[in-house]
Amino acid sequence: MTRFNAFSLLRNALSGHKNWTEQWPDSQPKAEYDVVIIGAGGHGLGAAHYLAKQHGITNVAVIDKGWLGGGNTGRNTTIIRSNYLYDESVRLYDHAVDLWEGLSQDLNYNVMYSRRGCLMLAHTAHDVQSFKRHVHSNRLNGVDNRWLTREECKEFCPPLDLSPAARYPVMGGALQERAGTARHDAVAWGYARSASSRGVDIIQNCPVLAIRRDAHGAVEGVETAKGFIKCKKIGVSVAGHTTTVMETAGVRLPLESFPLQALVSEPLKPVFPCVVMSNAVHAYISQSDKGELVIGSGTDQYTSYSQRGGLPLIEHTLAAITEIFPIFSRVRMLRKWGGIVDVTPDRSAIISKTPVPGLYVNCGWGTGGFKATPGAAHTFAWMIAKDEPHPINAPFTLERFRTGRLIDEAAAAAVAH
Ligand code: FAD
Ligand code: PYC
Repeated sequence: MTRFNAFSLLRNALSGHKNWTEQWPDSQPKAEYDVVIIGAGGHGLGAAHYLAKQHGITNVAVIDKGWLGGGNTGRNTTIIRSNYLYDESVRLYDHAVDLWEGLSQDLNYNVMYSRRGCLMLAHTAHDVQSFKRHVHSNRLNGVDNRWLTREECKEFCPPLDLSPAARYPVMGGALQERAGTARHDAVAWGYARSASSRGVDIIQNCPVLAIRRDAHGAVEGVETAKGFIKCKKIGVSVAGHTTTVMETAGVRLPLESFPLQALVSEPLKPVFPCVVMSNAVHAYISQSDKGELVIGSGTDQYTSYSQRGGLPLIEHTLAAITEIFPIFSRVRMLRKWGGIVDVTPDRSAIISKTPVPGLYVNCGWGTGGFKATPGAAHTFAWMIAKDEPHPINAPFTLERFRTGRLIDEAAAAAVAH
């Protein structure tokens, strides 16, 4: 693998950029692997990277029904933060933020992690109470969340409208400065390149049709569009398609799948310095390095596998955005899309062993799993390698739906679901 550094950049510039080698080969499946990961999103590719790099397990295939990073990893609005309410969640999301900070160096690939701060606006007395509760809880857990007055919100985010006639008055906001964004494709590409360079096969355009179990009920392999692949362990990381894949192994999960939509505007000069979320009105916004405003909405009301989503939701979102930021009222929108998100009853993720020996699942990230990518992948790989949960993901196993020790993050999940 070519290492990216100033010398390789210069060398390739001098040869007209004609000699860069491919980032990873498009592999064909072998007959057998130690581990098969289903789903080449950030979580699946990241798990393969950590399996290879930290656990020395390299006889691994990552299989995707489409192209790598083409699921929610390539469709999300890339907001990264760790201002969740409960101790368990903060440990998980802060672990991810710690890894984000060194990820470009770890992968030798620029994932463009940008620590620009995330401001959550409060529009009602209830918002104020709820966000202040989060601020207090976060500070006890060492998370840098703090309360801003409405004037301080405007100072932090100048395009904000504070006029008295505003449809959604700003009563203050909760700011996490360590929060920010990263380049979603680069996360998938960086993990793929690193895993592949360590011997992992990345197999694209290969739907997994079923998980096959042996006579003792343990994992035997996967039936795919390219034939049967034998393996000792399987990690499932397929976001909105988790229930359909897991059902083939006879495992039912407490999940529902909904479309979630986002859209981008025409490119503008740099005008928006931070990330702003307005949870009460189901809208969030940042500006990409290309200049596009990146805007997202809440989930559709109905379960579906359509990667489109309904028009009323984004109309509602844009109505809200232009009320809060009237300077954007004449900006044209260029593209919109949807992704299928997997939602649990308590709005927290599942990173767990399953009743099937050798079968592990990482799902339930709903509208908020991009921020968790390195942390989820790291703990998932640990669990697959050692056949036991990492201490950070131990509270997020399937056990909690039996014991009732739920981790209710409905308010911190922030995006309506
Ligand atoms: P994915 O990236 O979806 O990868 C799963 C892969 O599994 C896909 O590539 C798919 O093709 C593959 N697959 C499915 N079925 C099969 C099969 N049978 N065989 C083989 N492969 C299969 N989170 C945040 O933290 N911040 C945000 O700002 C944010 N915004 C979002 C905005 C939108 C519009 C959406 C849709 C999501 C958003 N999220 C956000 C959530 C976040 O995108 C996801 O939680 C996260 O990306 C999930 O990553 P993943 O790797 O688990 O799944
Ligand atoms: O979880 O921060 C989040 C988020 C923002 C937009 C979608 N999800």
